[in-house]
Amino acid sequence: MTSLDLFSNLDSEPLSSDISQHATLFHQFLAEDDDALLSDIRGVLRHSPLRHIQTPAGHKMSVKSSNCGEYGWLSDSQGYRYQKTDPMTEAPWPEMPSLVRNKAIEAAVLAGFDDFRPDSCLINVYLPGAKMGLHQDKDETDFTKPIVSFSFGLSVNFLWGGFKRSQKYQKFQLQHADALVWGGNDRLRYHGVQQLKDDVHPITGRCRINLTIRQAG
Ligand SMILES: O=C(O)CCC(=O)C(=O)O
Ligand SMILES: [Mn+2]
Repeated sequence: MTSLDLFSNLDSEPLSSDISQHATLFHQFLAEDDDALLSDIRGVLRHSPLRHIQTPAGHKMSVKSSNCGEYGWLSDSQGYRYQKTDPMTEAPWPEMPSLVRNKAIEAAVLAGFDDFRPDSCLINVYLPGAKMGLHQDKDETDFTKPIVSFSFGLSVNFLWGGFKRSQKYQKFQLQHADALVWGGNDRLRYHGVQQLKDDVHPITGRCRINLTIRQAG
C-alpha cells in the first residue's frame, strides 16, 4: 500500500447523490456532529416544546413539531405561516443554535447555493406511524433560497415528486446524519415522508428527527 492509498478515503467532499437537477443528498454529512446537534435541539425543546399542530382544515398533523430561529413555521385554523413568537409560550422562538446554522450553510454551499442566510429551523419528530403528505414548501418570501433538511435516527422513505401533487414521485431513503438540499429549478417540488416503520435507533431510540432549515423572511 502506498502512502497515497492510506489517505484515499479522506476525501474532503462528502459522498453525495444528485436527486434531480438542483437537489443533492449528502450521505452521512452530519455523522461527526450528530451528538452536538441533537443536544442543541434538546436545549431548544426545553424552551419551546414539541406539540401536534393542526392543519387549517382542522386535522392534527401526525408529526410533533417546534421551531428555533427568528421565524417559526406553524399552522392552525388561520392557515400556514411563519411567526416570530411561539404561540405556546408567547415568547420569541429560541435562537437557532450556531452549529445548526453553520452546518446548513455548509451544506447549501456544497450544493451550489452560496448566499443562504437561514433564519428558521422547523423541528419535526416522527414516531412510528407518523408521516407527512406530499406538499410544497411555499410560505417563504424568496424561492431563490434553498431548503436544507437534516435527518437523524430511524430511516424513512422520502417522496420526491413533481410540480403538481398528482405527478409521479420517486422514493429514496433518508438515513441518520444525511443532509438533503434542494433549490433552483427544484425548489417548489412536491415532497413528503412515508409512514415511519417501528424500529429502534441506537442514537434517537424509537423515532426520526428532521430539521428543515430555511431562509423564510
Ligand atoms: O421530514 C422530512 O424529511 C421533511 C419535512 C418537510 O418536508 C417539512 O417539514 O416541510
Ligand atoms: Mn416540506
